Amino acid sequence: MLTLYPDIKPYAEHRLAVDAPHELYLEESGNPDGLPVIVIHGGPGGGCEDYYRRFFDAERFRILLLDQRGSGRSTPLAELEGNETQALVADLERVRQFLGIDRWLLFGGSWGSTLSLVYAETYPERVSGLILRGIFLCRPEDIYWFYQHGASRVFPDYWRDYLAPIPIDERDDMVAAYYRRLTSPNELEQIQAAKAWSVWEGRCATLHPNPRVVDRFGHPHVAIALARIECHYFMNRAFLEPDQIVRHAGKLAGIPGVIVHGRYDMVCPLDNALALSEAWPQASLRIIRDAGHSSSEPAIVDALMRACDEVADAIEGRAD
Ligand code: STX
Repeated sequence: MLTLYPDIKPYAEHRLAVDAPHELYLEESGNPDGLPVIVIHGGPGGGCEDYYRRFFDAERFRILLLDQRGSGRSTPLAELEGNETQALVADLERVRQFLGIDRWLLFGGSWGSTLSLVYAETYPERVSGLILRGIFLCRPEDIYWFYQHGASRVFPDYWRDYLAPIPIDERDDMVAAYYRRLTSPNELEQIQAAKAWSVWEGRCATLHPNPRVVDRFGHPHVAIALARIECHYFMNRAFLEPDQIVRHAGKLAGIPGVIVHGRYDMVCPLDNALALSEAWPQASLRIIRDAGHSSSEPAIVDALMRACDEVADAIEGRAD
């Protein structure tokens, strides 16, 4: 099994002022003359982690990490104003033009797969390849599964802690109940709700319990951005038309693609990947038999690293 490349540092960091009040953090690492690949992080609101650089051969790739609006090192943290899917797609185009890149690879997991797909369906001529993990089509049934009923039956113990901040008479619509608290003027109420929301996701993200992942999701900086931005998107059906991604999948036909999905993904169940694969048959679907949702799952790391080199070989016209 392949394991992550050694840790590397960025050779350039940028702050891009997009629509006020948003300013985005962008960094470059690896080889400035390499194949450009941009990491599209999850959530929305999750921000990038340093280990995201380590999926890529630093001699082969120009590795780009971007914190989306309100996320990670972008400011203002957890800001909802002007934060919607179409704006994130437009930001990617601004970043591409700022860096002088003609076509790039998109590497995205979970919400990062959602945003990568929406971008690729909008600007297919700008995408040289797609490496996607833990597919999240963001359909109403996908949001219902994780935040209302479904995953609740697999993790009933963790579910209790997710229910706890919400009074019984509001539990028939958990996303709306959380939204009221996550946008409350009472900051104590906000952070308590944010931690419960975010920790629920962290606990369900890995096949085996992983305290490092749960700690990160419970960190106030991560929790407030992840919970507020996710909840805002899910209150608005992720700013997508019904079944938008699958209906527009014809646009992906000429793009080399790999879909990596853990069989025991409890955040984004495997039927997301199957539906995408049926609509985009040219992509190679890899069901990982012993993995959950997180990009840190060992068998997922292995599959993603192989996929990066395969797609790069295809782009560079190498047969083997
Ligand atoms: N959210 C799924 C998602 O995009 C429902 C996601 N899951 N975990 C993450 O994102 C981070 C690890 C990036 C926080």
